[in-house]
Amino acid sequence: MIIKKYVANTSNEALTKIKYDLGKDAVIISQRKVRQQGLKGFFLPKLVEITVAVENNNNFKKRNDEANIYEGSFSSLKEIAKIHMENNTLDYVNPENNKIESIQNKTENTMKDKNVDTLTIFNELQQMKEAFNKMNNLKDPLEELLLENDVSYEIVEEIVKKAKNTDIYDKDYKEAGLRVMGDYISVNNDELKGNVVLVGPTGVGKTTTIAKLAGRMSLIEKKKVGLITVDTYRIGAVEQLRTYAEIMNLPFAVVITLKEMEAAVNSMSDCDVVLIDTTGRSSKNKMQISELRAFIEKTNSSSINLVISSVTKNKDIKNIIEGYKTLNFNNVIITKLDETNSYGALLSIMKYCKTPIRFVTTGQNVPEDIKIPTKDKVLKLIIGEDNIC
Ligand SMILES: Nc1nc2c(ncn2[C@@H]2O[C@H](COP(=O)(O)OP(=O)(O)OP(=O)(O)O)[C@@H](O)[C@H]2O)c(=O)[nH]1
Ligand SMILES: [Mg+2]
Repeated sequence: MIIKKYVANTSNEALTKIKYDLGKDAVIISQRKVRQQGLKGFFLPKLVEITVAVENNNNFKKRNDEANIYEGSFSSLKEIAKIHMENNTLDYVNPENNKIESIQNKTENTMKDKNVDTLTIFNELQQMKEAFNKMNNLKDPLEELLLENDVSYEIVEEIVKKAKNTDIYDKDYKEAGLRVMGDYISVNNDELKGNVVLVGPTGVGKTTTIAKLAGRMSLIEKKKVGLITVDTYRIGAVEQLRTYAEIMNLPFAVVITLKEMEAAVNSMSDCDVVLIDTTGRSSKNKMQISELRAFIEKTNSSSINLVISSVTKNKDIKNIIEGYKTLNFNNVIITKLDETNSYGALLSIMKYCKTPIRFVTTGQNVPEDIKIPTKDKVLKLIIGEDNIC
């Protein structure tokens, strides 16, 4: 969240600057009249101070950088504008106002005083026009599309750069973008079998996803399903899965030690699928992650699934994934697609995981709200052309 104060002669002037710097999402927190600093402040009209807040926004930094490029240019124009501001005449730039003429006179005088000729002003206006055109051209349509859909700025830059290198970019920027993004996305729709482990941060939906999978496979596909839950420290956490196991009448084991894990896995060796739930761990806690790793090794699983929510902040996605890399997960399950309308996070997840999507989940209903999406569907979600729910 960025909080900024803008001081200007009028609210309009401040709002124009705010809109330019921060875009339309800036929220006004307060507005008040303030005196200019120093003794002369008592004799001059009061200024308007507006405080705004805006979600941390990459555009802001970029726009600021762009603006800085032009800082220092247009000195004559700035000089004239400054003098008008000091005299409080800029407020009167209104065709219905008689003061237009006085502004023209003042401008001419200023030009004379400052020794500025018309050609200099003309050249500066010309430069200004070019600068504005350049700034507008910087808004690449693919960049805008991806940013609108909450793809992180870092990834947007990467995709746009690659897309521009394709031969179809000029004809069809969207298609070029989709081709590039297609390399980041893969889906695993192999049959689920053997020991399947789910790991991931707290509350992302691991247990609910296991219940959905168990329900589908046992009730619909008529497979023999076993459930194991690792519960090393959170009292009560096992009850959720135990309840599902009882409803579906499935073999169920709670393991606390590594030995118990070995025994539980062996006892369910006749099952088609054994779904192994774990309690949420913070990816920052290396101790917890290495403890989890020891349990996973005892399962001999070749299907380790990182469960991550689609509403995870872009900034956190990379860190979470890095934190779980030591578990050697080989698939990702993306949950809570129903809780958002912009799916840029999917691209971040795919970029940093570098593993295929196994499932996506789209709600709290067990067992319905789970799907295997097609690659095309994932791409359409990312560019905002589809809504999975
Ligand atoms: N909207 C929505 N909610 C979901 C989805 N999947 C799970 N939930 C909800 O998210 C909450 C947490 O789900 P759990 O399955 O307990 O999450 P967990 O990862 O097992 O959590 P821990 O065991 O604490 O690590 C519950 O209220 C679920 O109903 C989903 O796809 N969409
Ligand atoms: Mg759980």
